[in-house]
Amino acid sequence: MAKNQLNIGMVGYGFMGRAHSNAFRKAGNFFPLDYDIVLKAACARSADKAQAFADNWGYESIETDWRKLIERKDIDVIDIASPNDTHKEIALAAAAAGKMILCEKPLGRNATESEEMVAAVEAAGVKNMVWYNYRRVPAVTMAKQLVEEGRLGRIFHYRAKFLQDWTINADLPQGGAALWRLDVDVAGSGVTGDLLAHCIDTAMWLNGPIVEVSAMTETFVKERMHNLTGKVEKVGIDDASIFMARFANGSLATFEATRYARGHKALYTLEMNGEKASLFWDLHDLHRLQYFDHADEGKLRAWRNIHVSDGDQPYMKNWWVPGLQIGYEHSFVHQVADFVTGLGEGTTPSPTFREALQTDYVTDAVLKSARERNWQPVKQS
Ligand code: SOE
Repeated sequence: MAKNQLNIGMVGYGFMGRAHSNAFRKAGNFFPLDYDIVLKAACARSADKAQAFADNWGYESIETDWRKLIERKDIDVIDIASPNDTHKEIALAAAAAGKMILCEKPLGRNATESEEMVAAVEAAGVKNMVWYNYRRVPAVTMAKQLVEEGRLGRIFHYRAKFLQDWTINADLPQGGAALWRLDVDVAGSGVTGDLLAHCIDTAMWLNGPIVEVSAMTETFVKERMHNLTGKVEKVGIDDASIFMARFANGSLATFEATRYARGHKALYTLEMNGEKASLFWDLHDLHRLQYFDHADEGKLRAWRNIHVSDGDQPYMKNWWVPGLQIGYEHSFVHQVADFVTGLGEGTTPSPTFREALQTDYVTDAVLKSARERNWQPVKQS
C-alpha cells in the first residue's frame, strides 16, 4: 500500500542541516514508518550553497528565501537548522502557515523568544519538536528506563559536564557562517545555551524539574575580530559556565561547560547517584552505560560496564546484530523515527517547544545568577 508522504523543507545547510538530513534519509530504512519522508526543498540565502547541499543530500528543489519555503503547499514540515537568531521568526511564520516544525536547540536565544515560539505553535495546534538529540542515544534512553523503573531509588546527586577546547586560540574570529556561536547577538549566549542546554534537557528528562541555580561564567578572550564587520569587537558570550542546582525532588547537582578544556573535544558526561544504584554515561564512549547496583552480592558488587547494543535495549533491535554499536548520528535518526511514529499514533513528539522552553528558563536563570552573583529561582513553564 502506498504510504503518505511527509515532505521536509530544510532551512540551513551547516553541521545540523547535515545531521538532520542524514536522519531523514535513514529513518525509514531502519524503522517501520507510516510515512515516506521526502526531502522536498533545501533553503539557504545563497543559491549555490543551497543547490550544493540539495545535490549532496537529495533534496528535490531549493529556495533562497525561507518565507517562500513556508508558503509552499507541498511542504509539511519546516526544519529550522539555521543559526539561533533565525529560530523565532521562522517558527512564528511556519506556525502561522500551519506547518509542523522541528527546531534545532536551543529553542530561542533566550526564554522570552522561546515563550513566543511556544505560544505560536500551541495557538496554531501544529506538531513541534526540538532537536535535543542526546536523549535518544540508546545508553541514555536506557538510563531513563532504569530511573523510571525505580532502580536508583531516591536520587541524591546529578552531575553533568560538557567540555570542549575549540575556542582557546585568541586569534579565532567571531561571527559569520562558521563562527556564529561566538557572536552573542546571533547565538544568544555561549556555552550556557549551546552545551549546558543539552545537559539541562537530559537532566530534567531523567530527574525532573530544576528549581534553583547558582552560577558563575567567564569570558576568557574578551575581544575578537568580527568576520562580518572586519573590526575587533567585544566578545559577549560566556566561554565557560558552571552552576550548582537543586531539583524539585530534593537532589543536588553540579553542571559545567566550557570551550577551554584543552584536550576535550565533546566530552559530555552525566552521573546520577541514588539510594540503591548509580549510573554514569560518557559521550566519548556513547554506547556504554556504567551502572552500579548496591543490591548485587557483596563480593561481586562493582560498576557494570553495559555495552548497550542488544535487541532488548532501546532502539537496538532496528540496527545490527547484538554487539555491534552505533554512533552520534543515530540519535538524530531515532528522533526522526520517534517523531514520525508519533504522527501515525497521534502522540505528542518530545521534547516539545514547551519542554525546551523549560530548559531556556534554566539557562536564563544561570546567566542571571552569574551576572548578579546570587541564587536564582527557575521559572516553571
Ligand atoms: C558546539 O560545538 C556543538 O556542535 C553544539 O552546537 C552541539 O549542539 C553539540 O551537540 C556539539 O557541540
